[in-house]
Amino acid sequence: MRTSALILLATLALAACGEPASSARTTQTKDGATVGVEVTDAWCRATPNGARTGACYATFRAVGADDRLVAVATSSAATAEVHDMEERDGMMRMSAMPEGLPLPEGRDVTLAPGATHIMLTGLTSPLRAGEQVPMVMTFASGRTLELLLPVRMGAGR
Ligand SMILES: [Cu+2]
Repeated sequence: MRTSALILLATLALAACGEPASSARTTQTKDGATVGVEVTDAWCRATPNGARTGACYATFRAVGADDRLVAVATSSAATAEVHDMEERDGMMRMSAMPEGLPLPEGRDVTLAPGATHIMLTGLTSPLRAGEQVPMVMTFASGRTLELLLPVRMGAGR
């Protein structure tokens, strides 16, 4: 128990320094009003050898107006989509969100292990800690964001 807690702390400390562009924003100020989407703490979880699927996470905040994450794309996998998790019959199941991920204005929407996530299917190669996953996020407003998501060992589930 104690050892794993120490390893976890070390992993978090490592992840905290020298991160690539895991944050980005589309916000623009026009006539004194700021509108757009901010993405912070974007990352992908390292996968074991042979894994064909992976998951990425981030925190979104729509500024000035509601928005919606409608598409994600990456060259690291055949497909990328936003998945929701829900418990049904005592089992956690995930499902695509055909309408996209709603981003209410001014509220943090956090994707995290065990909850809503960006699912990568058909990985071109395993995601190794220290690598980066390029990703383009498209929002209903027509704005897009390009990010480089650092790959980290995942804590928790
Ligand atoms: Cu999924």
